[in-house]
Amino acid sequence: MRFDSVTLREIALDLIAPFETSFGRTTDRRIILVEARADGASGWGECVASEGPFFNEEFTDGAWEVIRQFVIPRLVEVEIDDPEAVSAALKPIRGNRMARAAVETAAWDLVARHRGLPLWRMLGGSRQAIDCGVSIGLQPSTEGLIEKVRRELDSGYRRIKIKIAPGRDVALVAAVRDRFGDIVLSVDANSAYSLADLDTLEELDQFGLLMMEQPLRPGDLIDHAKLQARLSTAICLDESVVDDESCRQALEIGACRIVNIKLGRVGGHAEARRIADRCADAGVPVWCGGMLEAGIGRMHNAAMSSLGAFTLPGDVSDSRRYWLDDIVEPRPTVEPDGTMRLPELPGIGVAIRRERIEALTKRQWTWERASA
Ligand code: OSB
Ligand code: MG
Repeated sequence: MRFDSVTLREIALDLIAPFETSFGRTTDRRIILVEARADGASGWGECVASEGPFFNEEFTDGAWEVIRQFVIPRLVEVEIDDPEAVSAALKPIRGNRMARAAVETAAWDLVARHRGLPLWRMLGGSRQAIDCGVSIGLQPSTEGLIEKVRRELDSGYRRIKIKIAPGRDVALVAAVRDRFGDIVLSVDANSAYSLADLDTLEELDQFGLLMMEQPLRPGDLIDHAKLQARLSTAICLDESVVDDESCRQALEIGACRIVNIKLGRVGGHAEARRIADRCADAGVPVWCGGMLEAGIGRMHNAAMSSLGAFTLPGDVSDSRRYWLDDIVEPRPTVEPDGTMRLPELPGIGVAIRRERIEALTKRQWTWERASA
C-alpha cells in the first residue's frame, strides 16, 4: 500500500492562557495537520513545530515547505504497510524532524486504522492507562504560580513541572516546596543556563526535585555530563536528544539520568521507540514530553506513552487545559486519578472533527497520485 494523497492544512488555535518559557511566550498556535490517504483510509498527524525557531530550529512555515518539497516526494513510492519504511525513507533529510514526524505519525495512524488495530497496541504498548503530569509555564507572579500548582494537584496530576529561567528559579521552587511540601516536582529550563550558572543550579539541587530538565544548551552534552556529576538531582534531556544516536552518546558520557521523548523532536514513532528501547535496556526512565499539541498530536503522544519504557508521568495533559474546543472527539481527557485511558479503537482511537478543522483552516495543499 502506498499513499494515494497527502493533504496539509494549517489551522489556527488560541490557547486558553499564554504559555511562557525561558525562550518566549505563546498565545496562539499555528498547527500543520497531515491527512494521509491510502486504500480508502485516512491517517492523521500533527506537526509540533512552534511558530518561531526558538525551542529548536524548526517553525511552522519552514516545516510546511519541508513537508511539501522534501518529505512527501520521498514517500511517493514507499510501501507504507510497515511504517518503519517511512522513517527510513526520510533519514536522508537532515534535521527537520518535526516536519518528518508529522507525516511519519500520520502513516502509523493510517496503517493502524487500516488494520483495525489501536495504534498503541501496534506500537507494542503494554499499558492502557498512562500516568499524566503537567507543565506549568512561567507566571507573572509567585502567587499566580502557587494558584496554578494548587489547581493541577486538585485535578489529580501525578507530577508537577514548573518552567524556570535565570532570575526566576530558586525563589519559585522554594515557594512551591514551602506551600506544597513533598509533591513530585520537577523544573524545566529549556536550555537557558550554562556552567557559569553552577551556583544557581547547585542551589536548585537542594529541593529534592524529581529532575532538572534541559538546563544547558542543546549541543552541550559534555557540559551536561559535567553538571550531572556535580548534582544529586537527575538531569533529564529534552532538546539535546534529537535521535537514537544522540541518546546513545548522552547516556554513554553520563549527560543525564532521565530522557524526555517527544515524537516530533526525534522524527516520529519509529525513532521514539528505538530511544525508548535503548533507555529501557540502560535502566534509564523515560517519559513523554509535550509541545502544546491539539488532539491529534496529543493522542499520538498518549499511544507512545503506553510503551513499557515510559515509567514516569508525561506532559500528556487534558485537552481542556489548552483549548476551549478541540479537533477530535472525544477530547483527550485526564481522569481524577491522574491517568489517561487509551481507547480500544483503531489508530489514535478518536474521531477527527473535519468540519471544525475546515473552519479553523488558513491554508491547504494536497499532493495526489496521478491516476493510472
Ligand atoms: O520543553 O517541554 C518543553 C511546550 C512547548 C515547547 C517546549 C516545552 C513545552 C512544555 C509544555 O513544557 C508541555 C505541554 O503541556 O504540552
Ligand atoms: Mg522541556
